[in-house]
Amino acid sequence: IPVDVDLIEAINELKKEKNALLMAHYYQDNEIQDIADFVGDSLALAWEASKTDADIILLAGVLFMGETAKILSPQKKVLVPDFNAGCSLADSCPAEDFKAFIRRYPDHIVVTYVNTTADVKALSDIVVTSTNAVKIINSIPKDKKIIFGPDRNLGNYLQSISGREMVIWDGACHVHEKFSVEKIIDLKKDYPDAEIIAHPECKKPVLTIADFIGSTASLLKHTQTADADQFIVATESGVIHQMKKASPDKAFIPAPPSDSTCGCNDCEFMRLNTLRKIYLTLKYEYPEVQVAENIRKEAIKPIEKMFELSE
Ligand code: CIZ
Repeated sequence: IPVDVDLIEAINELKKEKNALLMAHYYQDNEIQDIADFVGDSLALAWEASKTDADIILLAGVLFMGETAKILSPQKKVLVPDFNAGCSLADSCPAEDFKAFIRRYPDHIVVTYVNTTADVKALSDIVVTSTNAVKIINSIPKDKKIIFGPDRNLGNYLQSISGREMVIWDGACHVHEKFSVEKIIDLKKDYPDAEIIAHPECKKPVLTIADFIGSTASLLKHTQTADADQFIVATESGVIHQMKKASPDKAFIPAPPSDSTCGCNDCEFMRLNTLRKIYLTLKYEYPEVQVAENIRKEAIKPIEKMFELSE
């Protein structure tokens, strides 16, 4: 790329020329969120992508999000800026191992969090997000047994909220697992009026001290409606950008992980995406997300079931 290229201008021109839409996850760098046509959680991104008449969807997030968009929009070209942007949680649940796992519980309904590969979705009965998981688990008849995967922290949280016993896959998100309850308690001494808000992928001790628990979209909404004007935020710090934009007079303090000197917790996979890569991806229409049609046909069923149950 010539050094004098204005990347934002060049991206906007390519978007127009190619009838492309740039969708960014809440965990992207601020500058990417700021030029996106839509910012949201993984499911909202895939859903919005499926509703547009764009020919190309460039999904700035991690790979499973691109796959989810492709599952819902097979006729569109779905691009991601970097194939190395995987997801530790999705990768903690390889499809072959999950297949063997669910075979051990043949009479169970298989509920999976949206943070999985297309192959794992294809093995599932219902997909959930952290926004609709409680509602969907509660809608499953009491006499049905449940397998939940891949996040053990979200699974344990759902178990405690719903009172339903579940067989839980032992996976986790490395970003959410790292928050330190001791450091959050220390931070609270400096900000005694701050609410602690946490994502349900965090470990139990963090959730135990949280004033509010919810998905990225629910946390964002909560910060706009709650009386508090300071929040200690225990999820990937990218979402703080939208929190600040929506509530410029409130303060948002990233919860510290146990092993970091930067004071916040960013996902290195999410942060592989850059404006430069977005420009190149749009220009060369590469890398493109592909989902085999036999997998896509199976993977869309539990997503459609989720839409039906969360209405
Ligand atoms: O599914 C998503 O977008 C993630 C990673 C979290 C959330 O709570 O929205």
